[in-house]
Amino acid sequence: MKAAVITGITGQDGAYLAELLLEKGYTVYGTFRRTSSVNFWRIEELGIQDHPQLHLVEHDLTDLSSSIRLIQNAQPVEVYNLAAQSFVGVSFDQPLTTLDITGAGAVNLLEAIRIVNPKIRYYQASTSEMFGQVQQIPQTEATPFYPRSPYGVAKLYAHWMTINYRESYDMFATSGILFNHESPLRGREFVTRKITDSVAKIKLGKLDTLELGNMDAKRDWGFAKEYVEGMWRILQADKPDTYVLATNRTETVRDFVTLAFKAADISIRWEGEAEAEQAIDTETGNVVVKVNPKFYRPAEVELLIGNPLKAKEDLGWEPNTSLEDLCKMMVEADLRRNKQGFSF
Ligand code: NDP
Ligand code: GDR
Repeated sequence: MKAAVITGITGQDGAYLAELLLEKGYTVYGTFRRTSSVNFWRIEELGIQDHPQLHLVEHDLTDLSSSIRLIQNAQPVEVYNLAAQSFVGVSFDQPLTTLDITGAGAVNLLEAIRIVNPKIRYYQASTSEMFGQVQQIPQTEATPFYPRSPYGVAKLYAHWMTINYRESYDMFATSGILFNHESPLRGREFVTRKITDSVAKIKLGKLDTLELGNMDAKRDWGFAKEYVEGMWRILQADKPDTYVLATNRTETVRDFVTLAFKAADISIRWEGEAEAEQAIDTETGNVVVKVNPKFYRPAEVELLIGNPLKAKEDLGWEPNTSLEDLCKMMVEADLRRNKQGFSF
């Protein structure tokens, strides 16, 4: 039976990927880091926490010895490195922690693989944040990088080190440049889930106003469950390579807010500009969205849109869920959770 390691199983993608690999018959070693109260709510929501082929392993990505032990014990054929300090906003306040985990952490794993068994296939979770300031649209594997956050810079280091291990040691080291992907399992600090959870709370009378930062930022948002399938396909390819996974559609944060209220059957109108911009509930006249500059970033990525043509041609991968359906799925999940009195 094939074994795979997934770092970051407590995160959105780790949970969906574990579900997928278990369905495919893998034995999965999913890593989590030691905290005072570990949170397995995502794998619990997917109902896989007690799966006999799932092994939860404590692992710290910043500790090389921990990575070596992980690879020695699991003896995987595939390693998916999904663990990271993944929140762009926080990376401006914690640039060195972000470098240690998100940048150097990947090299710890690559080294562990090189030492234990260089035949193991490796997937690196690279990101559209590496494109940063717009150089070209839509963005492809050939677009020059210009990261705009400590997170983007750390990910770019890990990305190039992955390519360097591929070229230097003939390792099957791959990289997926994934554009934003969301789901009901998305963390609540990220903008889509913050919006859908808040809209659900407003609908249920538990919150008056949602506060956001830059509403003009444009993102290419896809459905996470489809993107983890793409990760798996990248590791099944004939040769190691780099692939963009995206939808080739971009919308503003404001557009996503409008979609979310629509999904909750609340009609809104927008008023004002920049810091004075707000959304009003047309029925009650209440201000349901306003801008709070504390959510602005020191440097912003204004526009992301990716062309996944290479993944379609080489891997047969393409996204199928529209942004409207994705947003509705997230709002419905948050309405259900908030009605039940919990919301992670
Ligand atoms: P999440 O933030 O949901 O999950 C990140 C995971 O990393 C969590 O399991 C977290 O553990 C773990 N982690 C954080 N720090 C450490 C550490 N020091 N040691 C070990 N584990 C750690 O991210 P996603 O699931 O959304 O993303 C998965 C990967 O893909 C990340 O690398 C992200 O940067 C990248 N990515 C994501 C995109 C997206 O749109 N979702 C797009 C492109 C790339 P804990 O639960 O304890 O915090
Ligand atoms: P991003 O996602 O930075 O693209 O990184 P996020 O959802 O945090 O921000 C998207 C855009 O929304 C704007 N924004 C806000 N963002 C947050 N979080 N909270 C707010 O209140 C808010 N208001 C406006 C942001 O400024 C930004 O422009 C995500 C992460 O998953 C990364 O790990 C991943 O690599 C990239 O996607 C691709």
